Amino acid sequence: MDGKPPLILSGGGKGGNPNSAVGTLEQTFQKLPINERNSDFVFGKLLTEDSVSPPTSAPEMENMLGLLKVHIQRGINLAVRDLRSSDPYVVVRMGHQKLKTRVVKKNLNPEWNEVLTLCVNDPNHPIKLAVYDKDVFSLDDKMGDAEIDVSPFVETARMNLEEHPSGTVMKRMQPNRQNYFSEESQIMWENGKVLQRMFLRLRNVECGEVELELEWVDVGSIPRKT
Ligand SMILES: [Ca+2]
Repeated sequence: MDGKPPLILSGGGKGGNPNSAVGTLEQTFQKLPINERNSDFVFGKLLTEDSVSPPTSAPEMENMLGLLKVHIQRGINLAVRDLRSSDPYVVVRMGHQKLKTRVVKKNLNPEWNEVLTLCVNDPNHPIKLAVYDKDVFSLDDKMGDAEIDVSPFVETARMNLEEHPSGTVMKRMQPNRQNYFSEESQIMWENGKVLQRMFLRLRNVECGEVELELEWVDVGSIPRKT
């Protein structure tokens, strides 16, 4: 670790503070007006289970293959958990990392449009996603869950795709009993980015889907403090 420049996790955009560490990201995030929270440079709440250690010593930063931006776009026909509606938010876990979106009140078709960024050091760790209904006077109710096997995406992202034209479909994945896709999901090479858009059908719930998009950030392109 010594002598290695630390990663700047929140740098670049508005509010980027080169001295930010993981522990301050949450506060930075909460100070931003809602419409700035979708910026590419803003993380959702980055909550590692062992909390406040600086990014360079967090286990997720060791042997990191790259960053996975999870654009949580919207929920579709989610389950009712209050009288007529719900106050849904999404929790995403991978390994020891846990992030969540804001709560959208009284809405079964919420538009979160938030980017949650995960460090990938083992592509065999799936993303575990769960939707909850925020409650004030009781524990939040479950509104279903899903899992994403990120290994095909990470594998594709680590290939050299530069020679392919923008808009090339690198891989198509059909819904089956193992995965949670509700329709075909494609891994795309688009404008220099590796992307995978998907609709996930939530399980352990009566209804509901979540639309999201994965985006790969190569470890070499992450800005470092100089
Ligand atoms: Ca509620």
